[in-house]
Amino acid sequence: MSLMKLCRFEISSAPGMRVGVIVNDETVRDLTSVGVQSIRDLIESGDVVDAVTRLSRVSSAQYPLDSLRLLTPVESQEVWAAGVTYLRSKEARMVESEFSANAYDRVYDAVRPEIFFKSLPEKVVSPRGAVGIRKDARWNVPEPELALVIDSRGNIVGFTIGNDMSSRDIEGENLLYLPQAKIYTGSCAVGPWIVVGAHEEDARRWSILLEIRRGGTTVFSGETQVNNIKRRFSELAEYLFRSQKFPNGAVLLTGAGIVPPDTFTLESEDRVLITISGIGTLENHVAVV
Ligand code: DO4
Ligand code: MG
Repeated sequence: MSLMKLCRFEISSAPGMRVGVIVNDETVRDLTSVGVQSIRDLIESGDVVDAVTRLSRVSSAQYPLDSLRLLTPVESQEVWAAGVTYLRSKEARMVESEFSANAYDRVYDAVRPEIFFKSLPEKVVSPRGAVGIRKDARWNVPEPELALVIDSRGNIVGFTIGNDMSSRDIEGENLLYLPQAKIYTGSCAVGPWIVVGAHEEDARRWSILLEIRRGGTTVFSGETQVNNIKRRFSELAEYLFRSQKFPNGAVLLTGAGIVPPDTFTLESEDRVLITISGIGTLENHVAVV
């Protein structure tokens, strides 16, 4: 298995977004210097690992990873999200809302998964950017999720990390408020890069860690395994692409399996670190929006 990490980045010496491949976790080989204008073009090539291998052989421009600014790898894809795919998510939401408990219980076992729209590509927050908590919400949490990168034909071609920021009091008040609990400024971060060359069996061996830091202290940490996701990834992708076309492909978050205790809510300036063992760490700080 040949894993590769594709990123989008900016450098201070030249304007504009660039596409690169990360080598040995410390150097970024610049694929824009050999004509690559978008990650989409690589993903749509049919064999992304082969395309990147050929291009990186001819690219001589490279930069230390810690010298550049990473941008979210989501450039033109809509971001969607699956919900209640972990038992932990179902249990937490049934506690959060007597009103909606039956719906969560049913969807966990139903044939059709819960899938909802999460973000336009231009609204996605980059690594180290500010994720939002709503000023009219009292109970806010990050949702650390494995994200599937899907091409326009519906094939899963890569994996990244998503943060499905959520207002649990608004969600718990009434299921019909879900779009307000889930979609607002800064509610979706994706990054830090896309891992290609891995398959569902590989990803199912990965672990997910969530750490929330306040000042110098860790105020919450939790862990789960990707393999706790109840549904196959292909099943989630198939439902998303059923009766809908995505000419630029799509990114699909696969649900949250780590839920902080009910007494916990995020605060402005908190730092949220989501680590998936086969990918890396997506870090953001929190701002009230
Ligand atoms: O309907 C509630 C949202 C579920 C969700 O986002 C999750 O389980 O991750
Ligand atoms: Mg979620």
